[in-house]
Amino acid sequence: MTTDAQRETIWKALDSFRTEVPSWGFANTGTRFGKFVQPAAATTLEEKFSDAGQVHALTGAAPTVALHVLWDLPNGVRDVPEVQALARKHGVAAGSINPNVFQDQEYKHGSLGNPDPAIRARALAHILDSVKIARALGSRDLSLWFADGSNYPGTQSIRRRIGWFEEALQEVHGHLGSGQRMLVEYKPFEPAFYHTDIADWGMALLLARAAGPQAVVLVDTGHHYLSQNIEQIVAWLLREKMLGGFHFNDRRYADDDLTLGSIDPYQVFRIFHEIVSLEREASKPYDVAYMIDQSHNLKGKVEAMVQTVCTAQELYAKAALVDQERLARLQDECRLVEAEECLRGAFWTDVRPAIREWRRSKGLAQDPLKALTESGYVERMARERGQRNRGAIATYA
Ligand code: PSV
Ligand code: MN
Repeated sequence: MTTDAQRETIWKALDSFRTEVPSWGFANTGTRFGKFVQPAAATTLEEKFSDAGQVHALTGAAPTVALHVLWDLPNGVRDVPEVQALARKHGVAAGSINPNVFQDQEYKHGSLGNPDPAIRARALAHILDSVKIARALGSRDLSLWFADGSNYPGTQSIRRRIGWFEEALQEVHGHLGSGQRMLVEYKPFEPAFYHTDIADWGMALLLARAAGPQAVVLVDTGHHYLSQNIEQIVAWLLREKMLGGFHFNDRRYADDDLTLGSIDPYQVFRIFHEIVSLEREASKPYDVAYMIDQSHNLKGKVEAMVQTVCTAQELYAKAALVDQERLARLQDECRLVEAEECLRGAFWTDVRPAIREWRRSKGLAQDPLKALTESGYVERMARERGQRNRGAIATYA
């Protein structure tokens, strides 16, 4: 049970909490071993917007959808009017724009880090097109992830590639509109297994700094070595005013793309706690883009996305409950067990009844997952999209 004061804190936290969903989280995905096609999965951009619209209608907390340029806008800026029409129709706006410089054959040895200047130029041109798309859609964030790297020692010059990245990111930065941001994502390995050009937060931070003042770092929670202290990275990035956003997901081993909080909800809570504690200290919200980056291979996609948004709300609400002043006092006095219990107490508080009430007050379903089941949306989509998806199974088999 929560007290009235806690309930008020939770409601206030939820009023401001928003998270973006990824268009690719609604499409059929798999592992390198195979793809299990789902009858209700989205294949067209309209279907992805429709699914994202459902998630937002049910949760009230996911008003934007991240777009991956080659997957969603294959004709580049010419697809912008269609995106705008779909956004109007389904009640969700276009969010971050993700260029794709990893899937084409040319990028076998890298994109901006490729030793071939013509391929670097090609990747740069695609990213600049993506900036144009973002500007036309009114999207603030250009979200950059590079698969660049190498598989064997000595096969590439790590140092020269840093220079090529720096040069290109500076050029991209020069094309950003005044309100736009460039998010630089890092990942320690996969697909490259010896060196990845932007492997950790330090490399992302230095490249973002070199690019210009509108460049910041994106933390994908799945992109760390096992047992790495992610909230410490978050604390440093906050201090340096370089935390731009998150790609949320959970993992057990590597970049597993599991549902947020399914393996380690305490980790996500601790990340939120770092942000909330800074916000309380500064008495103003910290501008960070919360985004989900998950592709569910086995779980139903819309169901898993609703579950994720609800989990994010719960963990954010718990972090809002930490008594920051008391915690700071206990820390200063090195009252270790009490300090830890102060943090843990918030984590273990059942915020769900207060969240249900908040939802009711907003005219939302108290239990979004149950409401999704009762709406019959997924079954309807399975009927409408099933034949096409079954065709995909046939093609795949
Ligand atoms: C790469 O693993 C990543 O996290 C990047 O953010 C990509 O844009 C996304 O997944 C989809 O492949
Ligand atoms: Mn990511």
